[in-house]
Amino acid sequence: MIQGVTGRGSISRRDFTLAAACALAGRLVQSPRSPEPSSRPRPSPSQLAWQRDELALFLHFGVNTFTDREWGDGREDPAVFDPTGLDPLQWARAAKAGGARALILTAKHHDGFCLWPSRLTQHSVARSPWRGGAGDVVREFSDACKREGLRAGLYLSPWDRNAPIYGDSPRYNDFYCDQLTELLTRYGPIVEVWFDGANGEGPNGRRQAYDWPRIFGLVRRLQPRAVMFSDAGPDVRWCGNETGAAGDPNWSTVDPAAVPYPGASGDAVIAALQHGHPGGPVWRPAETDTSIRPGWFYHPAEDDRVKSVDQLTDIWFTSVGRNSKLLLNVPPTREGLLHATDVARLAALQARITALFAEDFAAGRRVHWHSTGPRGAVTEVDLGRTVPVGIARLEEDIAHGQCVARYAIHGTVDGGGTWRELAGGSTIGYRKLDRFEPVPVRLVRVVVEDAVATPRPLRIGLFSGA
Ligand code: FUL
Repeated sequence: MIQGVTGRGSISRRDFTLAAACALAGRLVQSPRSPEPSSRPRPSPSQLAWQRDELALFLHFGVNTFTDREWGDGREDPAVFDPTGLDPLQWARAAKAGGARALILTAKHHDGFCLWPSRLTQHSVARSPWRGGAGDVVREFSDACKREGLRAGLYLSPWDRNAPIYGDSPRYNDFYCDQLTELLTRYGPIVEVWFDGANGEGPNGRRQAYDWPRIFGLVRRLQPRAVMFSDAGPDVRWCGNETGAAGDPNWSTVDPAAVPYPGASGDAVIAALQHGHPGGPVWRPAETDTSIRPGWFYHPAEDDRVKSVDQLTDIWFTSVGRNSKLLLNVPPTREGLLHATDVARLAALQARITALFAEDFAAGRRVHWHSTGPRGAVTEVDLGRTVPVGIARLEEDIAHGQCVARYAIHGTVDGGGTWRELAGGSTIGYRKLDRFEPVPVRLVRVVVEDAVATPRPLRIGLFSGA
């Protein structure tokens, strides 16, 4: 049975007391950037690498896998954790075949059960029958990532329904930082640390006031190249929903005061997470996390509810195609393997994306770019022959920041005929994908109609969409 799944944005995310401190921390622990006040925010090398991954897999695995729940209550017997054929190499290979470049594992979910033998709690794999209590899922996971050339990330739920000291704020902050230290010092490079915003009561009915400045500072010190994800960054922000759709527009720049701490709630917070802010002083791109199945954890009853290739392709367009990165959850089964249906779906998604973007009609064609003023520009490309175009891919060179605020794409068969609008939109950023009814065209023009700074040349790809 799946417990009432409210996921992010649930009632449990309220009542933080460190708002101001966290807003400050968000600013203080940002990676170094250009000091000129007039320059637009730009990604750090780690943020750029994160975005270029495009697709990462999320792996929700733990006691819930065995109890058939979404949120454990922390009273689970560690003995329930007993995968019969755990094989993180199979996860990594399936991820690679699906085109993912990174993986993020739930080292600890809200139930507090640790997938590594933490010295700080008894509630871990060390108390399970799996590998005779000598196993370490995080170790096998990070080794598999290394072996397959994938980047490893970890989720460590701040909310812990097992820890007796949860809610005893200074003590639990010490405990949480010590757990983070174990994870960030034992397993080699960790590229993303994922902080969930869900925050409910502990076993004693108390709530925790997290010391976010300390937590963020610790990660920065132990893994300076890792990006930190949370609603409030500091490096990567949540996209504001779990349906697979980033906002449109989607600015990678934000006003940090709009989402002052992880778990802040309200319509204005969600709008800020979805859209970012064109004038925001901080670079904090949006990550789109969603699951290939209805739940985050594996449930046998959902084996026939795995998203179709069409649904996953739509999600690709509304995440990677909207200047975001897709974090797609594919939960291991009770065996400790990714389910055959999910593995096949991942491979099929990769095949579909590869086929859609295989022939770029604009590749190698001469592109004319000219400025039309301080906030506008036109790009024109002659495809050399009339071809049906049904997908446009636009990209800004985000190493220099994000700039375009409104654009339109026009096409004509011969250049002398009538130009017709094929698509249009607001932000572009790392990548914007537009799909439309295929139109036969030879000349294509992209008009930047508005921008927040002088636009730089765009990269343009044009595809049939078939
Ligand atoms: C939410 C959690 O409550 C869910 O269980 C899941 O981990 C999702 C990714 O984030 O806030």
